[in-house]
Amino acid sequence: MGALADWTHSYSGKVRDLYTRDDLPGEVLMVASDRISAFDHVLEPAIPGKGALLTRLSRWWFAQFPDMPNHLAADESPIPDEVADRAMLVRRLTMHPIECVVRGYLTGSGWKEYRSTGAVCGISLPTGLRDGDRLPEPIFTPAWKAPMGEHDENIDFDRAVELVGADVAVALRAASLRIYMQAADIAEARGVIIADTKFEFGADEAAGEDIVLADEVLTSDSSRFWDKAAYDAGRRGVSWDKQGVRDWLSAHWDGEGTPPALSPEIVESTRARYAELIERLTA
Ligand code: PZK
Repeated sequence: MGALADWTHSYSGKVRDLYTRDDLPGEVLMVASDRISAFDHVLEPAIPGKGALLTRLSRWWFAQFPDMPNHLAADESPIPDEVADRAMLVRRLTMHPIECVVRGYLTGSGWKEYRSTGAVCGISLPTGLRDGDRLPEPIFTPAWKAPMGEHDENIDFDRAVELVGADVAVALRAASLRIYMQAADIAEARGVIIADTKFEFGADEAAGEDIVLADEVLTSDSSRFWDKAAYDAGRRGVSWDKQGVRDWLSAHWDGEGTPPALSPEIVESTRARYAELIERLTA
């Protein structure tokens, strides 16, 4: 990616980049790229427009939760024009070192853990659940943020308390469940199931705010979105997240070495699915 004049690159994740500016010490520029990752690999080629679509969706969700403090800077005018549609200028927070995952449905790593132990992150669940089942109520299933390159580790609530303290852990759980339930209601009214999602929070000590919603929220990179009509009709595979890319890769790659380049068809269908999700939710 080209350098941003006046900004210093500070950190890159798989699909996003962080920049800082010396004259804005309290803020960070988060730039979403068009890169897509699956199975811990960044794939080729990029998905045109993905960064802008996911940034639009995050901003829309932030606006749906007026009672939840978020990290968007009060004045975002310093964002450079060249990345304006895929960047957020955010308050520099002290990030809480756990991923705040909420599951309304059982799948992915939660399903795997349940299958082997009957519980997820220390929460016992009814017996006999199947992959994709709705849970009796949404559950908070935190994960420890492993260093880049390592897998995040599901943890129980006691471990979360050890990592962030009891007061913060209790507040993170309450905020996560509250936002998930609000979002799930909004999405369900538009025919979208939010099966699970991951939030990140930080503290703004200077502002006296312990629990500030950060990162990107409720995007296709942080959540599983399923088609409610298909789900209710017993067809559980219809999603607007990265599942289509995962399925394509599983069919075209044995998982060894470098993944193959995505076909033009899967690139276009993935782009179209992201656009369709935003249309469904925000129109
Ligand atoms: C922060 N990340 C994840 C990694 C990205 C993003 N408000 C904040 N203040 C300070 N740090 C962060 C945030 C937020 N959100 C976010 N890591 C730190 C991350 C790589 C690229 F764009």
